Amino acid sequence: MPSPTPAGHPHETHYDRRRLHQWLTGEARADGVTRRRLLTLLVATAAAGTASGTPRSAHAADRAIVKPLPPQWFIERGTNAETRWEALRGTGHHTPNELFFVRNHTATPVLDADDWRLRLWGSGLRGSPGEDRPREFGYDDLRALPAVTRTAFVECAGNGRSYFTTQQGQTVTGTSWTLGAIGVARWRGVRLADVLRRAGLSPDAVDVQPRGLDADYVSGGENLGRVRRPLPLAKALDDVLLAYEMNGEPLPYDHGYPVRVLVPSWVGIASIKWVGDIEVSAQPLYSPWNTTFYRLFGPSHPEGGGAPLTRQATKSAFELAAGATFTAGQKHVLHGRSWSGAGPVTRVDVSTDGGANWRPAHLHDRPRAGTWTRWSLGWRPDALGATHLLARATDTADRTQPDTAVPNTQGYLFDGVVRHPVSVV
Ligand SMILES: Nc1nc2c(c(=O)[nH]1)N[C@H]1C(S)=C(S)[C@@H](COP(=O)(O)O)O[C@H]1N2
Ligand SMILES: [Mo]
Repeated sequence: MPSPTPAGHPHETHYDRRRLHQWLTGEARADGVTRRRLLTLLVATAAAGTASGTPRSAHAADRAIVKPLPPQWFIERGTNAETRWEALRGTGHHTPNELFFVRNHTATPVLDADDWRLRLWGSGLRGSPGEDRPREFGYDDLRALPAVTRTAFVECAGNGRSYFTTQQGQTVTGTSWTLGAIGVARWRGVRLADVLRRAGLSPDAVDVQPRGLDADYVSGGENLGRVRRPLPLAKALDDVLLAYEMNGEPLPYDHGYPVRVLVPSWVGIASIKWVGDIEVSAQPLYSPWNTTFYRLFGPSHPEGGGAPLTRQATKSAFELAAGATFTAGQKHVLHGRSWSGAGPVTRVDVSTDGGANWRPAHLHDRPRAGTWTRWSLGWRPDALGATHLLARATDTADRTQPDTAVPNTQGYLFDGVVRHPVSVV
């Protein structure tokens, strides 16, 4: 039985291009074929992909993102795409796959579930001392294991980063997201714990490090290798999934097809897409993604950086475009969502006058960990002109969004109350 593939089945062009890219990244053998010949082929397949009439999904090699990015839904930011909050108005609790933000360090690889393998290896698996004891699982092997389903957000640690600059005047590095680098989906897959135990987890294991099959990430002229980040064993055994479905469909190419890691409540980088192997280690592991990146640096943080980031901050967003207009004297209903990595959001206060007065919003979801709580509040504006809408969430860990977020050089975990500009006409 063929494995399910997302919309837009890979045809031969994809297959060829994928193979060639695998060769480029050292994953494919090319015995008896010259490098020059393969490079010529690579150029040719890139040209074929741009010919008219080629399905959109054939652009994987020349576009970082495979799915369509209509401008009314997305703000494109380099190899990434941010969801517009106004596009979420009228959608349900779960973000539709077509609207889900994409964060790619390089480009979406178009993989085939039929020849995908997950390899577990390393000193944290049982076997004779010193031996690497690899254990492999195919797509069908995973699908044959007990399945679990859970609703969870994936949010980039840098979501909201631009407000460090626009609200606080601070200079930070990284993608200038507003608040659209988050989505909530219903994920289905197997527990990472089940796979680790089947692979022969040793009592000495301390870290597991999933690694993506996308290309090496080159930053500032330095090749940092493939995207990978260690996860402490305690979290790996707790609630982490190897997900193969997103909102009832096979994972879309851009979101990790055929299988991604899903680490509830934690920074998005932990949820490695297109996972190809997992190192299980009896020693702590390091990668650029838990040393150089995804720690807090700057004057308010420990010398040499804080601990690797884990849980996401508390945030709120209105389902509105920046600069939305409202008619004076009419009753409007403001909608929004709030979330936190520390616990369910149980209270949201909203100000429609730039922060002078606050009213509690009505919650539309039973607050749950790892996902957002939707809310609304009626508003009949009277004063004409520009104003700001503000929302402040509180979670069960008693974290309330502050007026100002503590800065860090890379602009992670912005949790300050965002001032959303609107005008009354
Ligand atoms: N293999 C791989 N996994 C990855 C990434 C990547 O570039 N490559 N980006 C990470 C980051 S920084 C985020 S925020 C999430 C984004 O997931 P999404 O694109 O499905 O929204 O994927 C994470 N997993
Ligand atoms: Mo991210």
